Amino acid sequence: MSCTYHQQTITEDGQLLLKKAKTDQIETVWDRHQAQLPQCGYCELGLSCRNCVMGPCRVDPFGEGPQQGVCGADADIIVARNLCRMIAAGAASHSDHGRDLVEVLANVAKGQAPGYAIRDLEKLKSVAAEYGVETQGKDMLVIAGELAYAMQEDYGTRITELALLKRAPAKRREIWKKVGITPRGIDRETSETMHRTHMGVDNGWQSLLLQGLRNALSDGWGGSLIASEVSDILFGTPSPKPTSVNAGVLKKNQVNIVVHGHNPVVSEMILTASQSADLIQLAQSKGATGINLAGVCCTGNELLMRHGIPMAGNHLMTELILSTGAVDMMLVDYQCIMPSLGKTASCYHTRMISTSDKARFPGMDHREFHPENAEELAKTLVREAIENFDKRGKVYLPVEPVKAIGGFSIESIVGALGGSVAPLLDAIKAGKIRGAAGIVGCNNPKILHDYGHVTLARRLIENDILVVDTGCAAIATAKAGFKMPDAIQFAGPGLKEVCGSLSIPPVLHLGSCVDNVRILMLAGALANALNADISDLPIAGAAPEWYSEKAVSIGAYFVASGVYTVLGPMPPIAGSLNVVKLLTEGLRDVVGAVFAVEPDPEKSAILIRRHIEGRRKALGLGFHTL
Ligand code: SF4
Ligand code: MSK
Repeated sequence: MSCTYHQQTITEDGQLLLKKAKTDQIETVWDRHQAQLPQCGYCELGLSCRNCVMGPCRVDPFGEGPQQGVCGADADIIVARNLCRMIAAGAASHSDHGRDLVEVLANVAKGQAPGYAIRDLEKLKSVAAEYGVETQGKDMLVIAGELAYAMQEDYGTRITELALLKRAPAKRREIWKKVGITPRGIDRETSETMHRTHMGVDNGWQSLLLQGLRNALSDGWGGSLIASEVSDILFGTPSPKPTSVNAGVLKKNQVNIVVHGHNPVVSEMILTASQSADLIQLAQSKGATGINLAGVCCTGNELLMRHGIPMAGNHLMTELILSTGAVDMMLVDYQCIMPSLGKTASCYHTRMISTSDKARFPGMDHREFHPENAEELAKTLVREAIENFDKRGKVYLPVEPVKAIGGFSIESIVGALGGSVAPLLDAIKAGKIRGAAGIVGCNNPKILHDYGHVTLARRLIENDILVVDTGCAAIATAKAGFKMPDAIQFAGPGLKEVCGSLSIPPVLHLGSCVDNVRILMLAGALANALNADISDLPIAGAAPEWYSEKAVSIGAYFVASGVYTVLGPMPPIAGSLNVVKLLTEGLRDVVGAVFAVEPDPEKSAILIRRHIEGRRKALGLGFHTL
């Protein structure tokens, strides 16, 4: 590969481990990306279609070759269909994750999930009330069972709109109704998108894209929201806790177990097992000083948020973490787990375990977790990880971990503000905080690793814009040191004053990918307090390094909820100017927000600042001219 390590990642651990991987002849995601170049131009523009076997088809962007597929679909139809299918896949992934949690909740209610429990009774009751479940004088497990049933109804078709839409500001719900994109059943919207994008169904690119937005809303105000809320009910609502990040969180002298994926159903059980006295004793009897549990990607974020469990890395670091030779076992559930990991691990002593009935990977032992067996299986697997400790070869841990604070749920933010969002609004009105931005999403080998997240966050906080982040973005900014209270040194004077008085960092970790809904809820609460719509607020979203279909769904539900959203990598839509124009301009008149695409985070920071100042001006607040 021609580029050097600093052209691949800005992180010190990443650069050193890339060098180590090269020495060990480990192939990485960057090597495979290089091998794919040049990538298919038709696909990059969204102009290829394989929705049926009269195709595959492609439309020539230069107007010289075919302008229609075999069925007659033109560029607008093909691009819109492809984008909608990305949204459907993303929404399905989040929502199915939510369904798994609801099933655990239902099993807890039936007493068939040993080791799981209701950890946030208050939230159980408040969410149950939102679903119309009577809670007064009722046993906790009865409420849990009835809530699980009501949530399962949200997935189906017997309702006209999702229960938790009531949380959205009235003005926003009115817009959805007027445009006809109020999401009905969670599964229904994904199913309808797949139907509409079948050959010979919906061939209106505008109506297709509106269905895409409705599908995304079924994720943001449905599946992801259920996933986030039920995780809080089962495992506790996060509150600020110290943690640490980067490859240095792995320990030379301890049994290192790494969890990877998204659903806390497995990782929470592994955590409990890794803390049991008999297993710690067993580890010590094997010469280790203890058991060290760490995370990567979002299942790691779930543990970090609730327990301060350290994070070894984000998406592009997952192979490199294995190349430390220090991981005794990695357990994966689903989403964002590269199928290459089994091969990488085979070069070291690492045991790789897949745990979900719906996710298999080459080179991994499949040990399926279900609510009934999770507690026991977790103990067995931690024991097996301990047995693997003395099989380690040489270990390479070249960096010290960076300290961070995680665990900012809406409840804990409101708590820190004294019980309401009013002080935050006052700070925004006074111009001490100009606005807020959510930085979300992944890493992508097309973008210098972590550069997009870190640069954008730095530019925003130095301009007094509060940053909240999730997913792999949140780990990037933590590694850069932005998640400690002393990071206010990087903030503008107003943000520095506000965060300093609350002893919070200027970049707040709000959780995993499904926890992007926490950002929505914060935006909704601010809009409600102002009696305004979300689109009126001086806020924005950004996904500077996104790669996944889930990120497309997140971006679409942000925009459909009224949040101006800047993407780093271009989605595959440039083959249709109509689609590009609708998403970047036309939606302003439809849902009050649009997408922008800007790969350079320095420039996207300017776009976001300009948008925020524009909203401040419209609200009659003090504004800067940019
Ligand atoms: Fe080609 Fe139309 Fe079939 Fe797509 S749906 S593969 S454009 S014939
Ligand atoms: S893990 S979806 S790479 S944020 Fe949620 Fe990271 Fe993106 Fe996966």
